[in-house]
Amino acid sequence: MSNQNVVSPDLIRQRFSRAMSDMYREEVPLYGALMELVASTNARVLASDPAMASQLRATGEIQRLDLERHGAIRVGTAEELATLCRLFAVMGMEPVGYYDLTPAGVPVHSTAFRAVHEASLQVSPFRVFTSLLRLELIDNPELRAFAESVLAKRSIFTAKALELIAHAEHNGGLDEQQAEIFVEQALETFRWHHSATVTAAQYRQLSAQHRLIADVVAFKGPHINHLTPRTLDIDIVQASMPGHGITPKAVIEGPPRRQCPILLRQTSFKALDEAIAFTDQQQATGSHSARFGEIEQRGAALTPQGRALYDRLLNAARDELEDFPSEANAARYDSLMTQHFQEFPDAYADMREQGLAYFRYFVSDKGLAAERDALTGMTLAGLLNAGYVRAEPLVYEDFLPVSAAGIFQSNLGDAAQTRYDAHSNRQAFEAALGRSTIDELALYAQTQQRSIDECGRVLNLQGLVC
Ligand code: OOG
Ligand code: NI
Repeated sequence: MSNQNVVSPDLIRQRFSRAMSDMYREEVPLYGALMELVASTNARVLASDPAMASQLRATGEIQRLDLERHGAIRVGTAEELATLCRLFAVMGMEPVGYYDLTPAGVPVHSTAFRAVHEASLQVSPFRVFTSLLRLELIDNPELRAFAESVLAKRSIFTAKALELIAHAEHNGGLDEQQAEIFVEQALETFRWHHSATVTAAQYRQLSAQHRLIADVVAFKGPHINHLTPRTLDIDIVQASMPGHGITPKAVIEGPPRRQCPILLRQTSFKALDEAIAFTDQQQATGSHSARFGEIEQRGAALTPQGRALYDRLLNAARDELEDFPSEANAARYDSLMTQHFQEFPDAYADMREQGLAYFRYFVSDKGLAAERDALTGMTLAGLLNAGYVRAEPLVYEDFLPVSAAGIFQSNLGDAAQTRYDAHSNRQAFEAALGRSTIDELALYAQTQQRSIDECGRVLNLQGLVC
């Protein structure tokens, strides 16, 4: 196959993201209602906030907003995770970040598959939060052996998908027709199945150990459990949900509401109870809740210092609450968060000067018109102050472990508040994955530096640094 016939992995990802959205809309009708609510809220916010609209135009985010989704799946074995990693690679998605969820009582560790370069993210920011069950945390040895044997029997990829993954690896990609078949076949891995792989009694046993274990082990594959659109104002969507027949969780995860949004705010609504048939039943008389809805609002990516400040303030608010945030303490949690986060500067200029967030730099019209000689010797700060260069925050493309734990918990129910003494085990995760995970902070730093280099190129200034 000659290289010019290869379809760009970014375009395969864009198509796959659309196909996934269509499948999920058919499977979960509430998803359609949520998408409409988010689209109308975004349109309203853009119309009423010209500053935000112009910022999103400058960064190009406005073009990707309607496409933007993240999904989540959970797998049971190292082999499943490693093959998923290869499947996502065909679509230009790499494992970014390591999230340990065991401190919050969820027996998994995770990564997010996503595109890593800003140009690729612009074509499709589709991401998949992917968790690997930590079977070693099942304390009953018989149940653990049983779970392992059930998982060993299943095959979550179609033969054709496996063939096309290998083909892409050996030939540097897929041609048009192969890409089309790949999207169709890859989708099968994430489909919901109404029939379980275990008996009703076995399901109850797995579920009694942890509902998440039943969700992974008792099914034919890693069904996509939510697909999340990005909103520009999560508080408006949260408040309008009940009017649309959707009940959100009690608290919004992540930072409190601010003028200048940072990181990620998320809310979800309860999982659906769905009919399933166990292997000892003719009809679907059992039920399982796996799929739920979620929305998110994304803000500025933080530097290591910014992230340390965020973590400190979040922990301080949670320590003072002395409990998991819930329906009962939601108002107090909100006010504690607002109170503690007073300490986090809420103007982009301050965040930039204090090195708390990452930015993308652009040459302004004034900069383009300026005499190049007049700029000689200027620093980035000088160019910014003089208006030759503008800075816009880089959007946070990743996830937050405390928030993710809150999302898991709200969908697993309170019964799932198990305590694990396990240690975070990135090495074991990466051994299962078959490669290392990418440090997300390095990616933001690279994108920021590339934008500075580009300003230097346009303005004919060498060696500009942040
Ligand atoms: C994943 C939950 C985490 C998020 O957005 O933080 C998540 C899961 O329930 O499998 O999706
Ligand atoms: Ni999510």
